[in-house]
Amino acid sequence: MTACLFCSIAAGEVSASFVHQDELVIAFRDINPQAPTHILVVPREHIVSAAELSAVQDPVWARLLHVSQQLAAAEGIVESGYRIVTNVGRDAGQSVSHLHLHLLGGRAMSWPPG
Ligand code: DGP
Repeated sequence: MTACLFCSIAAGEVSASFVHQDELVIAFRDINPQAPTHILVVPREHIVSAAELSAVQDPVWARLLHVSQQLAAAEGIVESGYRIVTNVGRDAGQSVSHLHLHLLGGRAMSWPPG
């Protein structure tokens, strides 16, 4: 078992409700959903946060966004709208130290976020 929760999910050591898997990226439903659609889009590679990305990881970042776009379409939330969020560090409330995008939709959301 790896020490990182999302690495363990990517390795199949911890179960999750997967909605997408490819060689670079996995996506699964958040265990504590904050909207009718709440999916986490996660690189297989252990990257702590968006603050740790380097240019060699541009393909990973691009895939995260493209998969999020495809999942939004699959969830039927393109017309109503959706939010893609990544928390970085303590003040943003990042609780899992493995880069992930939150794909949220299916309800109206307020701005600015809390
Ligand atoms: P963040 O706070 O931005 O680091 O988001 C971490 C998210 O991970 C949070 O919305 C809850 C979710 N989460 C934590 N543990 C698990 C788990 O074991 N399974 C799933 N599916 N989601 C988890």
